[in-house]
Amino acid sequence: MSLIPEGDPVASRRLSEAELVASVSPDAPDSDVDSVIVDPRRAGAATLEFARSVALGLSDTPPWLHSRFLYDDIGSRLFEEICEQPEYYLTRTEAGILEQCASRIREATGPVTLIELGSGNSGKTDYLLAAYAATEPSVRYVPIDVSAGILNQAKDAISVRHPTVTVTGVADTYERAFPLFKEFSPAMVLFLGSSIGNFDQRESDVFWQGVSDALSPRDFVLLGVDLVKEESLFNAAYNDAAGVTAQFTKNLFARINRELGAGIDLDAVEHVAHYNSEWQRVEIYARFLSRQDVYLEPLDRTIVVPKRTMVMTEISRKYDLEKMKEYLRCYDFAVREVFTDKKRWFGLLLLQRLPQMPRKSADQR
Ligand code: AVI
Repeated sequence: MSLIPEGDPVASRRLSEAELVASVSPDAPDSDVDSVIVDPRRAGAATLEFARSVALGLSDTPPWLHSRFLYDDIGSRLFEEICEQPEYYLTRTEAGILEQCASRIREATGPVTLIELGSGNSGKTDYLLAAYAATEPSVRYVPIDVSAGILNQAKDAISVRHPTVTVTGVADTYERAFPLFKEFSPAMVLFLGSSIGNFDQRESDVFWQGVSDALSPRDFVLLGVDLVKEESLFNAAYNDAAGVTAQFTKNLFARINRELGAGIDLDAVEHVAHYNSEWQRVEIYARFLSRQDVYLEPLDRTIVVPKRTMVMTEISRKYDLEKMKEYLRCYDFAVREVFTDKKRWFGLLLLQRLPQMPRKSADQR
């Protein structure tokens, strides 16, 4: 089975440009159109990168862990469960907006390749795929996610529901997939679920610069953002009564045990989440109820975490639409339309990459 459709020059070029080694996950069904691109060279390096990041974060003041490590297979499943909790309004609200507005978005963009960053199970994307498939003879969908397993599941579900949609999954991080964007222009990049909120300011700046450079003028971005609102809603959403978010936080430490042989007592790890109104963000921590000696096998190093330490595992920023529009303008994006729900809890921004203005040289100023 070939990964890339034979005789597809665009696809072969895309692979070499991205320097990806192509292989197909063994459970991928044999098909000559749909594919999942993964890079097997990354597996060993990833464990070492994880160990180094944990060592760096736990020995820092104040201590932290990078939120991207929350999403191993168990963490990704727990996140899907979080999305179904009654207190976690984000997913439902965004899905409602997409259901209402998918056809208007399709009208505004015309035919485009849909590229989704952090696609997960591609659940909400279904409304968009349906709207695009209804008006075009064939649609290309490029989901990008670190989990090849979830990409294959999504691909199978989509091929049943939307036979005219060709799925090319990319199992990698967002940034490593940026070089593919130009190959798929005209395109719309989907960045849904307010995932942008998990980036700190520096990561956000790097992200938008990367997306802006990678896209061609007039390409689109559909961005989902959770909006600033009454603080009790945030505190409930990130402390669900069923305790799924608490399990999600704990799983990060279970993962450290599983993959790095750390031996952390998971009963000594407590989930703490609260809204910081000054910073307009939810902050999530793991509080250590007893001292833990965290052994990191790949580095043969132990880091002592004292009792009562609060390790920050995640931030979830909340947005003000006007400030966000101004910020995006700095990266050459114009906001073409804003879609929200009736309560204005969540926003979907349709952005368009502007042609770059010729920068004035020093002697013209
Ligand atoms: C993925 N991201 C947008 C979620 C959020 O709401 O910030 C992650 C999450 N963490 C705990 N609950 C949800």
